[in-house]
Amino acid sequence: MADSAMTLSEHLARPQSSSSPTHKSVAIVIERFGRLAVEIAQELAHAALRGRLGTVGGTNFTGDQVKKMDVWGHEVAVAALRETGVCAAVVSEEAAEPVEMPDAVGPGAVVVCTDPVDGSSNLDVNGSVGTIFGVRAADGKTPAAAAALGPGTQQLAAGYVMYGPSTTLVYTAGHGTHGFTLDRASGEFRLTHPDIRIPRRGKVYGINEGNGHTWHPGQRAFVEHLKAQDKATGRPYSLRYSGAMVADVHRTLLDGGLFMYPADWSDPKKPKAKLRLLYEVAPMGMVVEQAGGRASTGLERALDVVATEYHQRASIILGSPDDVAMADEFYRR
Ligand code: FDP
Repeated sequence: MADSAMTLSEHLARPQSSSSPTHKSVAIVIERFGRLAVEIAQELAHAALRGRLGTVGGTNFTGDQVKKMDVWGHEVAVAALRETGVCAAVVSEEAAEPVEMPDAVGPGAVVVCTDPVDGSSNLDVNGSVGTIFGVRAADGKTPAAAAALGPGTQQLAAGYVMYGPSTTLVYTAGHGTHGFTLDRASGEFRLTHPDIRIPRRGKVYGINEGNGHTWHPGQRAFVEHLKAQDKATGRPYSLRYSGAMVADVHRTLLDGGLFMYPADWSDPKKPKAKLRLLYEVAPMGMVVEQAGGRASTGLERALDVVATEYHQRASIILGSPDDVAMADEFYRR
């Protein structure tokens, strides 16, 4: 990487970006996520030394075990977004109710949905985790967070940070998907992956196959198809699954193939998904679509799913466009 590579702040200030108040706010929020990521990366690197691993004891409002880093991540993310002065509300995985920020009003105000520390089961084993965010325009209503409800197509921007061997920030504001790597010496994110284009087809699928018995029949048949041997069509695909959505989506974005978290169809009248629509499925759907990929629930485009609740869940099949199209076909059979 050349030291001269564009920084995240320079990229966000490019002349081709719109100069409307809302777009300025989007740039402020993404830039703030960059600075927040430096702080989170530092804390993750020292979590075992600072007694920040493990659970706080107890579960959150949706029944998940809460890790100390989840709580810390939520607090620093909310404080950082409040500080921007342009964020009117935050929907965060760790708070049952959105956090309203009434000081941020005006034509450029935005609402941010975020999972500050995603993939937290990887925390205690020094595995990769991430931060995910989606940004929407605040529509001036009260409560401001209500602007987060609606389809994912309403997102102005989305992105994630992956805390792995290096810290990588990937974002889209609707003009392609761009990746930056943290230069730890200067604390700057520099452009290392401009205009990412996902391969049309891949050779890898990522899914928690232990849940196979609960899947929709189309999902089961599709995974069996990927595992069947057929040289002509490049099968079998290889399985890779890290257990952290950010790491699995990042690999899929760069190398192609699929990341899938389908719903549990044990009761076909009430399929139960795991991942959250507002701060996992919709942001990642936008990032992948902007890189030329596709994101589906198996039954519809993921970005068309309308959020009616802040912590709504949705299934996801995302990745290379030809691979996702093939998955959709299996669901239709
Ligand atoms: P986690 O439960 O560890 O926080 O929704 C969160 C998530 O991780 C995703 O990051 C990940 O893709 C998925 O859940 C992993 O779920 P499984 O452990 O059920 O495979």
